[in-house]
Formats: sequence, C-alpha cells, structure tokens
Amino acid sequence: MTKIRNRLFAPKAISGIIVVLLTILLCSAVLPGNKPIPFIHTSDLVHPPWDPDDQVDLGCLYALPELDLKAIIIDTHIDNSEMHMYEPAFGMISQLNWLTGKAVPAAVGPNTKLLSPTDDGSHYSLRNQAGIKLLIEKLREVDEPAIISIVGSSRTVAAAFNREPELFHKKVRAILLVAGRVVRKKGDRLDTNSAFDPNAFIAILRSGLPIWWSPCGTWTVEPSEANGPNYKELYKVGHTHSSKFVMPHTQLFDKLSKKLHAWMMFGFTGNQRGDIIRALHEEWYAGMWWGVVKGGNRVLSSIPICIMAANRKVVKTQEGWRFVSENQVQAGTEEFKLDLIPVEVHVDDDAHTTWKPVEDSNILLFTRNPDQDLYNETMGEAVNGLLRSIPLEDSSPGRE
Ligand SMILES: [Ca+2]
Repeated sequence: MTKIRNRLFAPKAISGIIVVLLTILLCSAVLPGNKPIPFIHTSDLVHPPWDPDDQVDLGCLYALPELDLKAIIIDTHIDNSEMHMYEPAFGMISQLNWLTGKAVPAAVGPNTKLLSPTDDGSHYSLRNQAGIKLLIEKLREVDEPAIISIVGSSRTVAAAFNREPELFHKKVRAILLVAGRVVRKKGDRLDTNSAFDPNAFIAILRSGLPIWWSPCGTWTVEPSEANGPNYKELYKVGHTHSSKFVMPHTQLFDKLSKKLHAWMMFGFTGNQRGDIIRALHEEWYAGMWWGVVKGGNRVLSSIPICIMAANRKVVKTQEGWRFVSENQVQAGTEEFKLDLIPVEVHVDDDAHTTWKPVEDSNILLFTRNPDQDLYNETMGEAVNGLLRSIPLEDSSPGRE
C-alpha cells in the first residue's frame, strides 16, 4: 500500500497554518472579484450514450457562469479506426456550443489503459494524444489555477500530469475526482470509473495534487448482491459520502426550452442524424422516443461536486430547491448541506482504497446529510432548475 501524503502539508508543524488557509481557499473556490474559475472537463461522453449522465453533467456545467469552461476532453475507450457502435460525442458538444454561443474546444484522450501509473501517454497515436495536449495547453494558458474534473476514467489527466507535474502543481486548483468506492473490502470489484483505468486512478490519488474526492461507486448495499435490478429500493439507501441521487426523466426534462429538450433527446436516443443543428428543431415531444425516454430514471453523481466548485449551496427557494450562490443565500434559509472533509487515503497497486479522517490533507472527501429521500428531492428539483437556466443564444419557450 502506498500512503498518500500531501507534499505541501506533511513535513513541519508550521505548515498547519498554511494548511488551514489553503483548505479555506480550496473549500471556497472563489476568485477575487467574482472572476469565473477556469475549468477543464474530462468525461466519457459518447454517442449514443452508454451512460446519459455525462450529457446531463455537461448541460449543468454550461449553466454555471462561475466556471469558465476551457476545454472538454472526451474520455473514450473505443478504437474508432474500425466501425463501432459508439463514437466520441463531438456533435453533442457542438450543438451545445451553438445553442449557447460558446466556443469550447473538445478533443479525445487515449482509448486504451495506461501501461503503469507513471505512463505519460507518449506511445499513443496522435489522435489518442490530442486530449492530453489540449489539457496541457489550456493549463499553460490560464492566469489563475484551474479546476479539472474527472467524471470518466482518470487516464487523460494522469498522462498529462506525468508529462508536466510541475505545471500541474502550479496551475491546478483542485481535481474533482468522481471515481472509486468509499466503502470497499479487499477483493470487491472496482467501480466503473476506476475500473476504466486502475493505473490512472492510482496516479491521481498518489499525485499529491489537491483532490476533491467524490466516490461514485458507493451504495451501502451493492445492486448485484442484495437488490438485483430493484433500483427503487436501492435508491432509498443513503450514504453520507455518496454523491449519487436519482431523478425521474419527467422531472429532468420538465419545462426545458424546446431546443434544449431537443438537445437532450438527441443524446438520450442516440440520434443518427448528421445535420446536428437542424436536428434541434425536431418534434421530440410527438415521437415514440419521448414516450420511451420519459418513463426512465436518471442516476447522477458528478453534479454535486461541480456545484460546490461553483460555490453554490443547495437551498429551498420559493420556486423549490435550487443551487444558489453562497453570497446570495439569506440567513435562516433551509439548506441541504454538502461538505468536504480532509482524509488520508491509501491506494494499493490494485486501485483499492482505504481512508481515515485527518486534521488536514490534500484530499477532501465529499460528505452530506445521509437522508437519501431528501437528497433525491433536493437535487432533482435543483438540477432541473439549473438546466432551465442555461443561457441560450436562441431561446424558445418551455413546454407546459
Ligand atoms: Ca461518466
């Protein structure tokens, strides 16, 4: 096992004061003068989706002006030199850029696993290095340290870190690591995001960089062991360090503007049309697909940590639960608490983790009120409210 130590924090007693100041700074994640924080998003965004969560996460990021989205790195596991069902979701990103008047660049990262935790990815083909290069280029460009999200494998970020560790230590404000399990016994299977690339997950946890850790593979009861496909029961089981929540698709899509609704449907249904802008005018609400999609539920896990990075709170407003900027929350407002606690993490060579709370650490663990029903309710309403707030260049009224 390797003990994760914070290079900045570990050695001297005097570092305690620095630790407190840095922890406050990291927890607040706000730049002076309300300047947006540079943000680089890495996500396994593919089309058609194997997991439509990633599209919802992306929509939420476009709705948060506190975060200045500098690049989207598509974390793909596909060899697209051959015909394949899935492909990188460039179309979906272009559609959202077009809808919002933004020009966020996108590139793919490596499509196979790192050879070791120190692999810098230089052995990949040029196509599979594009995401690594874009990530490094954007980090070099930013004036203020950036936040990097990992909501798929850790591969692109780990390879870029292995190339430019000093750049990362200088320019990375925090890594939002949505991967791993918070409760794990030796021999348990890995969660999806660390299983995508165990070496990369190990590299990030051992990096010494500031990490906000939001383990996604965390239910108190595992679906395969106890509840089988009965996810409804599973969702009632909360865990104080699990960011997962579930919302029905009818709530997720409720009152979205027509073009945004069409964008969601384009991704959710794996629409094969090549005229991706004209496709946003589809009569999504009349077709068979809408009937299929609206009956489903969405399990989401990455949004809470992004909300915290944007320095918003989950509070009750007259419209329902919403994500509200901390400096706009009135005293006495009902709040669903999200928090981060410092933890010391050990990760072994098989990517299994154990942790314990400590006074200070470079790794902060997601923590919340464990009432899962209330969490589902608050997050469901607030995510829908956030998506409705995406500033569209070409707004159209929502469907009543
Ligand atoms: Ca994902």
